[in-house]
Parts: sequence; structure tokens; C-alpha cells
Amino acid sequence: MSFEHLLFIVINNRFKHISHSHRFQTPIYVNMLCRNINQATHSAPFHKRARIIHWLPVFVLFFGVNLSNVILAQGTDIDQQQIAVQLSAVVQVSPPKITLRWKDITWGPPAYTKIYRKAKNTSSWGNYLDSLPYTSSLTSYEDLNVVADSAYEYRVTIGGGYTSCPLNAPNQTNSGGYIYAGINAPAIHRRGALILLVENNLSDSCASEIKTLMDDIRGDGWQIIRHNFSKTMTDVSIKSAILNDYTTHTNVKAVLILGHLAVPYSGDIKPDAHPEHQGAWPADVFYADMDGEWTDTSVTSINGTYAANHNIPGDGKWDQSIIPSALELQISRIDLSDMPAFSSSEVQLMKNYLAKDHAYKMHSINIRHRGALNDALPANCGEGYSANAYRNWAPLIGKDSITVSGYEYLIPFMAGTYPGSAGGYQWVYGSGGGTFDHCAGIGYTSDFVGKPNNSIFSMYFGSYFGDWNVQNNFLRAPLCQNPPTLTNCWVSRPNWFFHHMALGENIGYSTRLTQNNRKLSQDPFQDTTYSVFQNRSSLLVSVALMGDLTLRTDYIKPISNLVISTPSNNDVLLQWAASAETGVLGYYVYRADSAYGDYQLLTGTMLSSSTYHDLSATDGLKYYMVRPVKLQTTPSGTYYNLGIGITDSINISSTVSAIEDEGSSLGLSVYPNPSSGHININFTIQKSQNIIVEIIDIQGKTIFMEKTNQFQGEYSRNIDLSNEHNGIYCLLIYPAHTRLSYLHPPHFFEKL
Ligand SMILES: [Ca+2]
Ligand SMILES: [Ca+2]
Repeated sequence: MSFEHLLFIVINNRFKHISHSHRFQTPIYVNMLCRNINQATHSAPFHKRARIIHWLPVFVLFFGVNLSNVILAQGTDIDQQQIAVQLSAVVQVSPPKITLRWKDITWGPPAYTKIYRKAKNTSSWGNYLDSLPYTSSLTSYEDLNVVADSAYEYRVTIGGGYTSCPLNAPNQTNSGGYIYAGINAPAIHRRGALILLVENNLSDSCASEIKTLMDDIRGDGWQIIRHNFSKTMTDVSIKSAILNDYTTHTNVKAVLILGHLAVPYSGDIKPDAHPEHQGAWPADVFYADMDGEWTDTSVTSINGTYAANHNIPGDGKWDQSIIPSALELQISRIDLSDMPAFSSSEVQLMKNYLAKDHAYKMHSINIRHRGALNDALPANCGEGYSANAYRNWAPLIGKDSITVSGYEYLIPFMAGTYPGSAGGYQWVYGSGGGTFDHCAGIGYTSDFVGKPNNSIFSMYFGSYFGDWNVQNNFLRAPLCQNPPTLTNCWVSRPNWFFHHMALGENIGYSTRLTQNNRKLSQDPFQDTTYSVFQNRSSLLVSVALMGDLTLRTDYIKPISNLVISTPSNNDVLLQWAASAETGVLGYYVYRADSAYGDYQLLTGTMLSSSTYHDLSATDGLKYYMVRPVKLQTTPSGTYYNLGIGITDSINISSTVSAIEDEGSSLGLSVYPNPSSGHININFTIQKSQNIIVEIIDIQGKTIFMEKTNQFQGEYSRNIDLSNEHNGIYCLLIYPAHTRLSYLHPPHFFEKL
């Protein structure tokens, strides 16, 4: 008999013993899993699973085996899918309609299905749109009270069935799902200002990679305020710099940390329910709360096993266990320091990370829009850990694109070593008993070495490793593999909500919603905006995103070869090569006065050509950006998806003129001016040449363009602009071989 078989029997017997006994259902275990800081303590007996989870790290720590089979062999409380309503949407423009669809819920069985709807920026759902008696065939809902070019957030709650879990008074099931569904939802042109904090050593050693990161972030609609800081700078000093930016700049929305800048610690918490792991945990949320009161005067917590978690008054670790006020800013960190399991240096790991980050945003790597999960922790009396995967992934990738990897280790599965798993998974979820560098059923930190996979967003849950500022930490490990996963987070305590990403929001947006998802009361079943069956640990200071918060789910290829010129006083001409993306509808052009400043949209409507004239620029150094746009279809409907903008600059001076002096000899006449729509254009070309005649509107959009080869003699056209809007137009006449000079100065006329 092998050692593993022996261990299996030992553990199996232990668990059987527990499951047939009430001796462990004592208040201490109720406390372990239930009583997080802001939650009510339950006097009801706690379920056996609490005990099993507690045992896991002990066995794993000493014996180092995969216990997922063992745990699953015990049977689960419920199928964790039952806790998540897996929503998707099909939309129609005319007449406008959103049809929600979901997978049937069977536990209970349920008594009712309720549909709620709200606007994105409100927190309350108000009264439901509809409440229907539950039937197993009720798996869709049509909303006809919608308009196109809009998006709506929905919640579907299916519940009222019976559950035997004693925690769920009055023993009623309650499954929920969320979706942000759009009918051609508008493009997101501006996302606000992002404060980029770079650790000094990385600033030098990764200079060009960080420049590319900044260009990509700017190209996604962010302004950037950058600081390089030392590792030794305190969290108080860093926070002070952030606060200064927040108050002196308008529209600051996010903080992104590169490297091992000071890690704030806060609270007296144990979200993984281990008494020996209680105390202060890493709390980057400290950097994202602009007006809450953070104190270091009251907490004394010194009974934990790990000195890093000890917290006493005046030691620089904050008292707060829950965030003292809602976070104003999105926050995330790319910290790849102290990861010796990967033989590469921190600098090389960062270079690898930023290279993948860039390639993903350029849509130059092939992403499989599907998810893989390995679910080694059972539901724990309705606390559905993997429900986080089902609930979020249905609106993002579709409920039919979710693969359960089974009892195998997830890391080699993702690396494509199993049938059908080649090509990777955009989303990954894994749960299992944990230590700082291990998640049972998923693998060890060291397992990520040499097993590249194509995943982008991951979420893992298990004991210990949510406390991430530790050598070879498992939560940071996926970001260190090569090529790396781009984000990771410790989901389930609390539950996370990523559904807005289906229509173009970035993962930092979802992170902040999750961090701010505030309870209405001490009732652990009641949250406000995103209510989930047994949402433990919400508002805790430990909720954090590892990786680049600006990341999104869908990127399209950018434009290339942007050339900017000034053919005349009044005109800045932009030309570019089209995006190679299939299905690009057109382009938007933006202008700013500084490289990473506020880019204003110049084109009110989308351009269909690859040329733009800016007639409104003033003198000085100007930065221009061009972004392609595509109508993206996702399991949440459709939205206008902007590619990363490409930028270049030009110095505009009104004393420079490049007009060829043939103008007067053309004998140009444009009449009537103003006109009501039909205008006549007449001029004469003396010397045979290829010419282009173009009319643009005041926004630079091309209204009319005609190229004529080997033209000589009189040019005469009557052009119908009666379907165009009223306003000022500009006529341009130039030789086809170059747009850098004109045959006549730009000629303005008006339509009334
Ligand atoms: Ca303290
Ligand atoms: Ca606040």
C-alpha cells in the first residue's frame, strides 16, 4: 500500500468520524468561518464542512498531497452552480429588445423568479421588474422597455426553495446572477486619470517596457500621473502623494503600483478562518480611500503565528478591519518581488509580465474566450466558492464555455496537457485547501514554472495565500509564470463581481465595486448592490487585485503608421494605415496638449476613412491619438469596443505655410455660398496631373472625395450636400501623389 493510499484512508476515516459526530460543532468553529469582523455571530450549530476546511492546511503542510479527491469523495452540500444564476443576453436593435437567458436552478426546488433592473451608476435595485412563480422551463425573460445605444444592469433572483443548511434561516434557497446587458452600448472614450507608482529600481531596469505600458494605458482612454518612489518610502508618504494628486487633478480614478512599494497592513482579521492567521493583513485599499479615517491606536493582536500579522498601537499597521469609507479609487499592484521559485530575477519577471500585457492589449495573441475551473472545496452550507466562476463567467464568456477540469491538477490542465485544453483559457478559477504557496487540487507556486498557459484572468481560493506579501506567495505566482497570467485575486470571501467587463469596463472597475459592496445590516445574507447568498468578508481591508487594473476582456488590433503633417496654416492632416482587425467600423481621433494628458475627442461621429483634417488646432506642440472601433458581440449583448489608441505629436506654428503658389491660377469658384445644399465647384488645372478634390466638415470628417487621374482643363461639379448637416465645410484640392501640399488654399463655405 502506498503512502498516499494510507493517507487517504486516514483522512477519509477522520472525515467520516466528523460527519457522524457533533463534537466539533462548538462555538469556536462557528467563529472560525462565520464571524468575520462586521458580521453577526451565529448561535446555530455550524456545518461539518467548517471542520474539513480547517484540517486541510494542516495535512497539506505536512504531507503535501492533493486532497481534492478526498474532499470531493465526502459529498458536497450542494452543487455550487445552484447558487449562481448563470445569465446571458441576446439583444435586438429594432425594435429594441433584451432577452435574458439563464440556466435552470433546481435546488429547493425554488418558489419564485424575480427580475430586477437598474442603471449602471445607481446602487439600488428598487422594486423588481417582474416576479414570477418558479417553473423549470422559465429560463428567459424579454425586456421590451429598452432603447438601443444603451445598457442596463439586471439581477435575477431564483429562490424560496428549501435548504437544510441551518445557517440559511428560514432555510430558504436564494440564487442570484448579474449581467450588464447592452444594445450597441456606447464606446468608453475617457476613463479618468490613473496614478502610476513605479518602484525606483524597476523604473530604470524596465524603462522601455514601462513606457509601452504607459502608452497602452493612455491609448485606452486614461490620463497618467507618474511617480517613481523608493522601496523604503512609507505607506503614509505614498498615501500623501496620492492624496495630493487626487486633490490637484480632476478626475483621478485609479492607482496602479509597479513593484514592491510599501505594503500597508491593517485590521484584526482572519478571512480564511484560521485563528493562528489572525491579525493585520496586506491592505492596498489604504491607498484607494481618500477620505476615510485610518488609525493606529486601538488594535492589539499578537496571538497569530506570523509576526507579519501582529498588530499593536503605534506600530504602523492600521486598526481598521473593514474599509472606513468607500474607496474613491481603483487600486491594483504588480508586485513580482521575492519569488525565488521562479529562477528569473524580479526585473526579468516584470519584463515578461509587461510583454504579455502589451501583446494581449494589441490583440496579437490568440485568446480562447472560455473558462476552466477546478473546484476542490465544497459549497460549505451555501457559501458557494466556485459560484464566483459560474456567476461571473456566464455573462462574460457564456455558460457553455465553462470547463470543469475535474480532479486533475489545474495548472497542467491549463497548460494544455489534457485533451481539449490546448490553447488556454481566458478565465481560470481554482479552490482547495491552501498554504502560502499551495492550493490543493491546483498546485504549488513551483508548479507554475515551465508550464505556460494562455490564461489572462484567474481567481483562486484557499487558506493562507490571500495574505499575499509572503515569499513565493501562491496568489502572485500566476503572474510570474512565463508567459504570465495577467491578474489574480482571492475570490469567495468576499464574492467578486466582474460582469461589467462584458461591455468594455476594465477589471479595476469591477474590483472597486467588489471592495465597496457594502452591507445594509449585520445580517450576513444582506448586501446592498450585489447580494449573494452568504457573502462573507465583504468590505474587509484584504480585498485586492494582483496585476494590471486597466485590463479588459476584448481588444482589437490598433491602427499603424500614423503620419501627421501640416499642409497649411489652418489644417493638421492625419493619415494612418487601417486596423488589421476584422469588422472594424471606423475610427475616432483625439487631441491633447501633453503626452499623457487629457485627450479630447475631436470626431463627434465615427470616421469611416483613414484620414482626418483637424482645422481647430491652435499653435504649439499637439498630441494626436487614433483609435479603431468595432461592434463587439459578447454573451451580454453588443458594445462599441475601442482598440488601443496610437499617438504621435506635431508642433503647430501659424507662421509655417506649405501652400504651393499655383492657387490663384486655378480660378476657383464655389457657389452659391452660403448654399442650401447644392454647390457648384469650378476650377482649371493647367498641367496634367492626378488630383484629389475633397470636402470635409468642421470636425474633419470627409463628406466628399474624388480622385481624377491625368486631369487637365476645367473641373466642374455640382455636389449635393442636402443630406448633410448645416454648418461650415472646407474644400481641399491637392495632387494625388502627396497630401503635404495643396493646389489651392483650403476654401471654406457654408451650408444653411
Ligand atoms: Ca497598529
Ligand atoms: Ca472614501
